[in-house]
Amino acid sequence: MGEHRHATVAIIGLPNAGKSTLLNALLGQKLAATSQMPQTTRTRVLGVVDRGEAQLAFLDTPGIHLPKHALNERMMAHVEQALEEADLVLWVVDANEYLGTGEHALAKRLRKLERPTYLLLNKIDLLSKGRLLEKIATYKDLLPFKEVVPIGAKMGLNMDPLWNLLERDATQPGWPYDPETFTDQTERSLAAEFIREKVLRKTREEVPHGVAVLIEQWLEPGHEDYPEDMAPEGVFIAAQILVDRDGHRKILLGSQGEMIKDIRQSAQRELKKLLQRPVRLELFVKVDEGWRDRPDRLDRLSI
Ligand SMILES: Nc1nc2c(ncn2[C@@H]2O[C@H](COP(=O)(O)OP(=O)(O)O)[C@@H](O)[C@H]2O)c(=O)[nH]1
Ligand SMILES: [Mg+2]
Repeated sequence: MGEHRHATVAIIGLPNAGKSTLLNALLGQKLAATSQMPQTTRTRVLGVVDRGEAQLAFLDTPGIHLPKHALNERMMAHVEQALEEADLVLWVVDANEYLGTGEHALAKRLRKLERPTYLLLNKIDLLSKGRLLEKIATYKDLLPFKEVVPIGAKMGLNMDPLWNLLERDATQPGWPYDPETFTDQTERSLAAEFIREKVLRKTREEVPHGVAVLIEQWLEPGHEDYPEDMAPEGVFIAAQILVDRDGHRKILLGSQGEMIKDIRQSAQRELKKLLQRPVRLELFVKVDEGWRDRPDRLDRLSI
């Protein structure tokens, strides 16, 4: 019998590199919202996996970008905090993109941090082998990386070699989380994230950056307001979608409410899977100008 060991692992990188997709792949279950929109992830998301003697606590983080609102400043504070907590850093890059100033800035930060860092070249499904080798050569001198691993997070490509390295490098004594712990997110906050993901996936351009989701009601069976015509073991959820301006509200509603109906249906489907019980979801769109710069709002949204 070996000894229990662990590592806290920060997943960092530029927006859209595939950090949240990687977290979900490592967990074998969806925990983090993902989309083609940069800045999908706004807070730190913890996902815990136990493998043999090793417990890996992964911290998904927002992509590194320049703060434009109080919201973005808080997002970057989450990145810094995850880096400080980490025993090991996974730097995810989109191998199909070019190395630019963002990467150089991040390399500089990581050099100062001096934590063991893996370079994960993601989206290898989009590259030829020759181009991948070129990319490895371009990136590998940015930092003295502990490991360089090409992966395909979306399809789960090369996850076994990555796991072997992670298990090897989980060297801190003990397990900080009990074996049942999978995340520190509540069902409510996961529900809000999954609703926001649907908004991101179905709307375009600047709408998504100005959207937040607040769970207003969460009714379990037995509650006096629990709908009589609902399955007896379900959950009734009412959520508010905050938008920055009235134009965005109109886009979200769509003509004759088609858009919001579509968002509601696909979010409800996802929530059923997440909660493993019948779900009825109601959505309300509310204009709340400037919420991204209001600390009280950000507090209420737990960002
Ligand atoms: N082709 C391809 N797309 C990927 C892969 N991993 C992630 N993506 C896509 O890249 C986009 C950004 O992913 P996401 O995980 O939200 O990135 P994050 O901003 O770094 O968290 C999404 O559209 C993903 O589906 C991959 O291995 N291959
Ligand atoms: Mg993300």
